[in-house]
Amino acid sequence: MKTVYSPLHAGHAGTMELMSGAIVPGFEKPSRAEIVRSRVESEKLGPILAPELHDLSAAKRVHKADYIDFLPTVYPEWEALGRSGSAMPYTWPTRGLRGDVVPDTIDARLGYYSFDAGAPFVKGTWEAIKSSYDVVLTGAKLVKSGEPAAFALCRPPGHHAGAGFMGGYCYINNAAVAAQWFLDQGARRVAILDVDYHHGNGTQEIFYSRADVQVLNLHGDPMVEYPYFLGHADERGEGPGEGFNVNYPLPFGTSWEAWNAALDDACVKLSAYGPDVVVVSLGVDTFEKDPISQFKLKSSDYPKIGARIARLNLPTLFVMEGGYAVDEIGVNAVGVLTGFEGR
Ligand code: SS9
Ligand code: ZN
Repeated sequence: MKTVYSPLHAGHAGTMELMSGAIVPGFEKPSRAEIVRSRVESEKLGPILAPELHDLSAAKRVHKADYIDFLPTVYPEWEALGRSGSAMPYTWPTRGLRGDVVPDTIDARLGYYSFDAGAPFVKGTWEAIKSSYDVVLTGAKLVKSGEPAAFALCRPPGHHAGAGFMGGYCYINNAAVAAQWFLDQGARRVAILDVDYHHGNGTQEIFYSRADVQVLNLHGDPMVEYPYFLGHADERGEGPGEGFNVNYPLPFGTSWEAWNAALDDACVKLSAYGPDVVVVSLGVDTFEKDPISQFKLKSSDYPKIGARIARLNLPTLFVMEGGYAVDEIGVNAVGVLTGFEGR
């Protein structure tokens, strides 16, 4: 299959994050995408294409316009105040504070448009976000044009970003953008299968009251795992979306047998839904050696994931999400893709 990749992701570098009370280098770093790209080459998965450039209208189909317009302004405003380093929020409009007024100052706007401090900005961050968006739309177009599958090698990832907020390394929800784009191009129904270790809270929020996008999520139980405040099994969608959101929270230590049982159940529900196209939020942070995750999948399990998805027999867009065991991220992510292709 074809891969879409942009080198502009690499400008989103040198970020840091708060972990267990310490400031540490960001786990979501440029080498992740570079190692996946070189594995695509060494495995001869197929050609690697540069993205076509897009305006932001497709982003505004799933995100609030004011949020999307805010993103390119962050770092210029930060620098105008004489600051450098990472632009990050430290105050949020949680319960008991007003969430209906957008403040003027950059520190407050960062908090207004986020749910955590996990989506920092450096000088090249907006260009990376935009390139990731261009990558996913270019991948979607390949699938729409008749390719059985394509791989959008997105970085930064997207599934934690909601309609009006960033967080968890995510800014624009690339998978949601692609799903909506397929609908706008004439698809009747789209399924999003999120196999990243973390619950795709942004994707769930965006489509929660809709019947035209089925969202299925396998992830660490939010009672004990990030993003904590969404992802329980009783979240099934609301209104017209009732029944079209499916969560599989799984315990720490989950290995292939239990994880695969959940995947199979999700695939059965997906097939019953009868979508025209599948968008896979492809995180490989389910890996046993992932530094921030608690599942126990092995490298030999990833081709089996791809093979199960192939059995859906539907046009499929793979969208890169998480995976932080950098040494193995290429083997694992591309393992899913070669497994999908039956090799
Ligand atoms: C503290 C842990 C927060 C956020 C993980 C986001 C994963 C995106 N630094 N971890 S796939
Ligand atoms: Zn993740």
